[in-house]
Formats: sequence, structure tokens, C-alpha cells
Amino acid sequence: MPASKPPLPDAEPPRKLLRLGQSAPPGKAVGATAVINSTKHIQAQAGMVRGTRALLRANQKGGFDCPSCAWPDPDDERSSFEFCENGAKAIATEATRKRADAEFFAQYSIAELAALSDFELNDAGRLTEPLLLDRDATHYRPIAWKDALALVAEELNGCDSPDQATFYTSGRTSNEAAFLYQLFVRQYGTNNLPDCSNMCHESSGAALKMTIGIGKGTVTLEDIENTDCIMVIGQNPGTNHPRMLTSLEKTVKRGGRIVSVNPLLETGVKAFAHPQKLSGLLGVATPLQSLHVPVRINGDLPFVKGLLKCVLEAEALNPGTVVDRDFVAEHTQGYEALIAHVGTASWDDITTQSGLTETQVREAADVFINARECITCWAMGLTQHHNAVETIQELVNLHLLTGKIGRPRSGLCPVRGHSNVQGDRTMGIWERPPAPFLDKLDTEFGFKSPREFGYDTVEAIEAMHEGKTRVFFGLGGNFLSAAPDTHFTAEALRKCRLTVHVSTKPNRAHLVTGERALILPCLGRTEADRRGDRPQFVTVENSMGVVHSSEGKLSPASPHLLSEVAIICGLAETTLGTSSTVPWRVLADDYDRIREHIERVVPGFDKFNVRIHQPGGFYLPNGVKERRWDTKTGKARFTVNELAPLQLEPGQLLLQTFRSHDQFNTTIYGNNDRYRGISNERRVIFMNREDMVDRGLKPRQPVDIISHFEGEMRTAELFLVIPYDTPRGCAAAYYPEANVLVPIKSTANISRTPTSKSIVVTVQPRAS
Ligand SMILES: Nc1nc2c(c(=O)[nH]1)N[C@H]1C(S)=C(S)[C@@H](COP(=O)(O)OP(=O)(O)OC[C@H]3O[C@@H](n4cnc5c(=O)[nH]c(N)nc54)[C@H](O)[C@@H]3O)O[C@H]1N2
Ligand SMILES: Nc1nc2c(c(=O)[nH]1)N[C@H]1C(S)=C(S)[C@@H](COP(=O)(O)OP(=O)(O)OC[C@H]3O[C@@H](n4cnc5c(=O)[nH]c(N)nc54)[C@H](O)[C@@H]3O)O[C@H]1N2
Ligand SMILES: [Mo]
Repeated sequence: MPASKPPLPDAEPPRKLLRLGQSAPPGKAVGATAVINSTKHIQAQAGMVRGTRALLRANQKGGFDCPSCAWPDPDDERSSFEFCENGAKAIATEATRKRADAEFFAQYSIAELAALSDFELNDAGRLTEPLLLDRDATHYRPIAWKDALALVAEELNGCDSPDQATFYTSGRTSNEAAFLYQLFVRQYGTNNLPDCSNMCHESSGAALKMTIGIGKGTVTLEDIENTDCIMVIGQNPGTNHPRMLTSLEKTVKRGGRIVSVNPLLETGVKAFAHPQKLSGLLGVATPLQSLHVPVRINGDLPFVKGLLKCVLEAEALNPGTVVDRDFVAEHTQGYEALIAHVGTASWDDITTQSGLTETQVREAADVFINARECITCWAMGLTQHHNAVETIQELVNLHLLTGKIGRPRSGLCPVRGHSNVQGDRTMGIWERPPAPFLDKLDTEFGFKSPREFGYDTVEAIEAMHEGKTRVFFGLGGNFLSAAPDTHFTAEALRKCRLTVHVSTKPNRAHLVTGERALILPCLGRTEADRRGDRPQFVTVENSMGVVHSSEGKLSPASPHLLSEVAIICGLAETTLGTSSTVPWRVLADDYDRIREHIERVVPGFDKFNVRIHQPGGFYLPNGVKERRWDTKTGKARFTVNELAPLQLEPGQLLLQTFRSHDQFNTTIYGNNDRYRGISNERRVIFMNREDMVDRGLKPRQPVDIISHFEGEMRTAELFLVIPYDTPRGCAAAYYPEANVLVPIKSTANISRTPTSKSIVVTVQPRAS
């Protein structure tokens, strides 16, 4: 090795403590504090004028889609403030006046940047021009767009096979960019299209597709706001989908009940003070949840099995009143097998494995059974476990058995994360594309797309690690820090010849790179996108299948930024040259032309360019809403899901990794987690008090967390212990700091989603 080679930068954020403050979690969410916080972030980042200008256009008809979560906007009346505290933070972080420009990258070496915290890296500001980290270089330096794209094209064309390249997508990418990206990748010759969904709602998509024939939710916002009962299971809406609280409040005010199933009593579902009402600002709050079910981590499958038992019992007592027999007969298959299986599940197993008493399960069952209509909402608390698909299938069983699906105000609602993660999949970002989609793509563009399935996220990391990958390309996201097993993923990325990231802000994936690395800076949602001498808009699909437009108005952070669409078209043209059948340059300058192609390839987009101008957009077709099931037999399927608890050794805990109130995934806005009473620290582990006593641990004691998987151990150093209300045997720490603990091989059955919510750990006091 040449002596001049710089040392490898650390893949983890620095293991340094701040100054932890702790208080009791508040009794209600939002209210004036949230408004003050939004204002603070806007003021500090974007300045009041630019920031307010941006905020007022968020989620308005004709405005831009808030880049934070995928919660839908009201179909009818919208207030002039269709954003929340965390939407404001997402907008502020994008509309910031700070710049990570060429001067910044000339000043700081990679090693110095790696010593910054995730908060500091993001706080450096918006990226302003393309940057190259050359072989053995210590600093990124500017590179012209043309040269940057030529470099990527040269590396791609230098691969022995197109499968030596991998193309990741994060869920902020617009429909137009996503459609062109998958088209380019398939014309180039591979289906290696892993995306953030693989780490997120893949388990939901898999479970729903297999049972009800569509991998998406089945309800609308109107259904949510008018139903009798909402079960929020494995989701923390107060932090991650705050606008959902407005809907939950409406449900409650109309007499609906909310059951929260969660190892933590999350503040967001306790009570809500509406920030746009005077009463809310004065602190008057509406209690939200009527029942909290403190399930153990990964205790949901036994819990739902308990509900099924109660449903069958109630049906036996009052035949024909609980099970929807007509629905079951007409629309489903597999009923007898399910009934036989539920009959064999013992209360003993259900209670020990869920950590709940029989009474607690029965209380929840009563709410479900007595509600005429019910919607179940869930997110990562269900999807990131080894048996996530089975757990979600069990929820489907519950809704099928009672006929609470495919009719107004009843159904299933996987609450999506990234604002366009659902749309990206609709546009064909999928390593396992269905043949009919590829057939249409081939007909539309006159080429033969590859049919062999590509890598999902975990497979992509494994392939890189085995040296099978020469080029890694990331359209958005922060692959290094979002992925499991940080050090393994870092080793994997380092084996590539070239790693490329299309990004808006600096992140740690820019520092842990292949032999050479590029950062290609792009426009964000809030910014005006002028191409072909006129303003362009893009489209997105929210969690409830509504496609609508998004058009930013702010002046771009730098004149050198390109839209994602323009970057993909430029790269495709440079890589594929005259061999491509696609008029890339025409598409780059007129997004209507892209939508014409989408209309002909993707079902549900008829008259796309007309309907997209309807205020609020349009709903994509969803057969389940009319009780049509796109399964092999045309019926919805009951499934038998065996209980399969993780076996813990004495002393071991189950650790979940979750989000604080001050982050969007790997983007850290601040070091507080107000709703859990934590300030100024992220390196904490929340533990049950008795579990602490058993281990002789004191509050705030520094510990290392060690994960155990198939004889392997991984260590996350320096966390402070926080006593917290959570069932025995359960613990929690923040993502991405705890990602080092998630074993690469620990994935969910079928969906292959990393098991970031059930990591087997022990806790070791640090020598002081
Ligand atoms: N402000 C903000 N908004 C976001 C994001 C963000 O980071 N910040 N991220 C976006 C993305 S990509 C996503 S996917 C969503 C994520 O939204 P969430 O899924 O709400 O995110 P997490 O913080 O991972 O929270 C998981 C919740 O599940 C609970 N939980 C953990 N394990 C279990 C379990 O075994 N059973 C049950 N019943 N509950 C469990 C946790 O206690 C926690 O309340 O949010 C999106 N919106
Ligand atoms: N341990 C653990 N790991 C997890 C999770 C967990 O709960 N626990 N959650 C998983 C989930 S649900 C998800 S979705 C993934 C998220 O994984 P990713 O989507 O890969 O990660 P993000 O942190 O959302 O990506 C942030 C970066 O995106 C870039 N960016 C922001 N806006 C734009 C834009 O408009 N265009 C482009 N091109 N780039 C932009 C910025 O440079 C920013 O640094 O992480 C997963 N990882
Ligand atoms: Mo996500």
C-alpha cells in the first residue's frame, strides 16, 4: 500500500457524549411548543421570509409536496398551514441558506468531515456543485457536470456485465425521475434496483400482495376520519406522521376509539393540542387513545392471534354477529385452515409471548369486535422483525374474518414513510419487477428488458462485499447509515470502483466510498425547476394512493443544481449513446412527455396530463375497495401463521431502533426527543427499570450494547441508560447510531427486511 494513502474514515458517527437532559415525557403532543419549534428551525435555517414563503406552499393544491412523510392531504378543504412541526423542519433543512460549497469541501478533508456528527454534517448546508473524490484523495473537489457524467458512463460501460452495477433509490424521488431511472437502468441491462422500501414497508407489500392481491393500503383519509375504531400498531404518529394526529382527533371527536399497540406509551397518541386552533395553542388537548396495549417487542403476532381467538369465541356465543359469514363465503379462501389453527393456539403461549395479560388482549378485542368499522394503521414497529410478513398477514386475517375490509371506513392502512416511496414502486423501482410491467415497458420503448431479478438492499450489500459490484449509484438517501450492519456495509461500499450519490445535503455515505466517489447535487422539492424555458412540475403518490403534482417556487440553492430528471437523462444519454431508443433530451426538457410514457406503461394513469391538473390530483385504482382481489384465485386468502418467538438467553434483551422527534431518518435536525423527555443526547438506551435493577445499572450509566446473532457479536459503544416505561426484556435506541448492531444476515422471512426492531442484545457497563 502506498504510504500516501489516507486512513479510512470511521463509518459510524463519532462516539461522543453531549449533555443529556431528562424529564418526564409530556402528557400531550403539539400545541404551542410545536409552533415555537417550527418557527425556530425555519428562522435558524432558511430565514423568516424565505422559510415562511416555502411553508405556506407546502401541501397546497398547486404547491409542493412536503418532503417529510407520506401522510395524505385532505381531499377537500385545506387550511393554509398543511404542515406540521416535523414538516417544517424538513422544509427548513432543505430551504436553508447555509451552503456546503466547494470552499467547504476544500477546507475539510474526508477525515475531518468524518469527525463531525450527523447533525453537523447536515447543518453544513446545501450542496452546490458536482464533486469528485479521486483515488487516494483527501478532499472532494469540484468537477464539471459533463465530466462527472462521463466518468460514471465510463465506469458503467467498463463493467463486464450490467449486473456489476447497483442503482439504489430513496423515497423522495418523484414519479417522473423514478420512471426514467428504472428505464435507464433496464436499458443499461440490469434489475439491480434496491430501494429504501426494502428496509421499510417491504414486509407490508409482501403480506398484502399475497393475501389481498395489492401491496398497498385500502382506505382513504375520509375513511380514517369517519371510522369507529383505529388500531395504531407499531407506529409513532406524533413524531413521524404528525398530520395524522389531526385526523385522529377528528375520529375521536366523532366518537371513534383509538387503540395504540406499542411497547412504549408514545406521547403523540396520548393527547393532541391542535396547533391551528386557539384552544390547542392555549394547551387544551383532545385525549386520543382510549386504550394502550403495552405489547412486548415482536409480541404482535401472538397479540393478534389472541384477538382472533376472541373473535371466534364471541361468534360462538352469538352466531352470525361477529364473523362476517357472507363475506367469508363469497370473498375468501382458507377459512377452515385458519379456524383449526387458531383453535390450537393456547392463551399461555399468547400471553407469555406478547407480554400481555389475557385481560389486556380481551379489552382490545372488545373494542375491535364492538366497532362496526375498524381501520388498522401500522408502520415500522411491525415491518422490521424476522416474522414481520406473518404478523401483517395475521392482521389481514382479522379484517377478513370480520369483513372489515373493502367497504367504507374499514380496512388496512400501512402508513408509508418517505413522501414518494409508494410512487417509486408504482413507477417500477423494484428489483423483482412483474413481467406484465416489463412487457409494456419493452413495447413502449422498443427494447428487451432484463428478466432476471436484481438485488434488494441486503443482497446488494452482500454482492458488494463479495467484490461482485463495480459501481454503486444512489438516487437520494444515505445508503451507508440507513443500511444495517454499518461496518459491513462500509466494507462493501469500499470494494466498489465508483460510488455515486445524487444528494441535496452532505451525509456519511459521501465519506465512506469506493475507490472514487462523486456527489451529484440536485434540486429539492421546494425549489423552482425550469427546463426547456418553462417551469416544470413533478408528481408523487401518497400513502393512500392519491397521485398529485408538486411544484417548488423557491430560487434554487445554487445555479449549478440539476433536477433529478435532468441528471438521469444526462447520464442515460452519456452511457447508452445512440443505442438507446429513448429521446432522453426531449424528456429532460418537457416532463409532460415523460407522463405520456407513464400513462401508456403504468396502469391507472389514463389521461395523466389532464387529470394531474385536477385540484388535489386523482386516486389510483384499488380493487380491494370494491372487493376485487387480484390473487391467483380471485379471492382474498386467509393464512396460517405459526408463532415463532425469538429465544432469548438469560440476560439478553430485545432492542428496537427507532426515530427521535428531531430527525428524518438519517438526517438529524437536533439532539432532542421532546416527546420522550430527552434533551441534548442521542446516545441513549431506554430500558425497563427492573431490567436495570437486575443488571445493577444506574440511570445515565454509560454502557456498551452488544448484539448477538448466530454466534457473532457486534458492539455499539458508549450509550447512557435511561429508565423508561416499557415491558420487561425490551429496550430501545436511536437509528442510525444503533445500526452497527443489526446483523446483515438477520432479515425478515420473504421480505428480507433487516430486523432493526428486534435485535438480541446484552448491555455491558463501561469501565469508568
Ligand atoms: N419526522 C419524521 N417523520 C418521518 C420519519 C422520520 O425519521 N422523521 N421517517 C419516515 C419513514 S421513512 C418512515 S418508514 C416512517 C416511520 O414511522 P414509525 O414506524 O412510526 O417510526 P419508528 O420511529 O421506527 O417507530 C416505530 C414505533 O413502533 C414501536 N415499536 C417498535 N417495536 C415494536 C413492536 O415490536 N411492536 C409494536 N406494536 N410496536 C413496536 C416503537 O415504540 C415506535 O413507537 O416515518 C416517516 N416519517
Ligand atoms: N436501524 C434502523 N435502520 C433503518 C430504519 C430503522 O427504523 N432502524 N428505517 C429504515 C427506513 S424505514 C428507511 S425508509 C431507510 C431510509 O433510508 P434513506 O432513504 O436512504 O435515508 P434518508 O436518511 O432518508 O436519506 C437522507 C439523504 O437524502 C438526501 N436527500 C434529501 N432530499 C433529497 C431529494 O429531494 N433528492 C435527492 N436526490 N436526495 C435527497 C440528502 O442528501 C440526505 O442526506 O432507513 C432504514 N434504516
Ligand atoms: Mo421508511
